[in-house]
Amino acid sequence: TKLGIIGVPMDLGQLRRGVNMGPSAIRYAGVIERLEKLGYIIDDYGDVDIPTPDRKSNQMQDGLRNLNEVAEGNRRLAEKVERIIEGDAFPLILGGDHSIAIGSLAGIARHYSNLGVIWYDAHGDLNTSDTSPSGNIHGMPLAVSLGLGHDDLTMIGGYREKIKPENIVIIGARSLDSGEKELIRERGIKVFSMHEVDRMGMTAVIQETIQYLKEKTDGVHLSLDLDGLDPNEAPGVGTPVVGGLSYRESHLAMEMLQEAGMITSAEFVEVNPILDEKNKTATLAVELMGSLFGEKLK
Ligand code: DIR
Ligand code: MN
Ligand code: MN
Ligand code: MN
Repeated sequence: TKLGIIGVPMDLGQLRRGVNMGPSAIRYAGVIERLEKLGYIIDDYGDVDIPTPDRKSNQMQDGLRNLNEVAEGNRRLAEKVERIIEGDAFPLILGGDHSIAIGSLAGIARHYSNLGVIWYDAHGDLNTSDTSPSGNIHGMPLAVSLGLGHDDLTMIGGYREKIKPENIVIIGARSLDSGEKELIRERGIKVFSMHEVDRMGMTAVIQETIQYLKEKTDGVHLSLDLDGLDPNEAPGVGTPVVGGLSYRESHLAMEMLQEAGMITSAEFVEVNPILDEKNKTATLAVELMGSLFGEKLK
């Protein structure tokens, strides 16, 4: 298999500078060498060019911070991701804040009629400008991909609804805003919060996830926000939330997804080396990729 790796140095979807250096930190942690060792052919597409705002003033436009720049960066990402898929490679996207999932999904969804998404995150990322407590677009990409929010974001790729609510599984949630909870109820989105992970165990959570998505989807994108893990494991993130998924649960999840053979694209986001401890979080991201891409077997 060919892997198409692309970095997205985006930090405009939230307020902590430094997450734009996530792709460098992940590369420095040895992502390419690690995956090459597993026998993959790596096409490195470099980093997407992200526009710089006139001043880094984080201006609000229609209740959305840095809307124009985030939208333009995501348009560019969507095009590159499309090109990776058209070259018959598996897109592996390195963030960058989670707003980049807007472009990833816009590029990927064109090539599937029933794309599934696994959202591994402390947060739901289901806000719109109406429900967001922050105006930060990194808290909105899943809503945008459902077709909710500003046209400049939802219309990237040329049409609105990239994914259906019944094709989404959120794992690790423990910080949901009230508008997000309402949307989850209203659309019947499947959520395995920390409560379910604790009660059922990760094995059952992933088994149910696989069962839930397997027949009805023709591809599954894994969107892994490092803040889904506990801050003790992943300190280098902008919005840490205590009580998160463990190192071992996360490796188990990646290994089970590898065994199921159902993941067709992936992104690892929110690695912020400025907030990190000796590149621990980027290293963790690379280790998780090792499990996702089959280290256990090879
Ligand atoms: C919060 C935080 N729900 C917001 N979201 C984060 O600003 O919308 N997402 N940190 O990863
Ligand atoms: Mn195409
Ligand atoms: Mn997120
Ligand atoms: Mn998050």
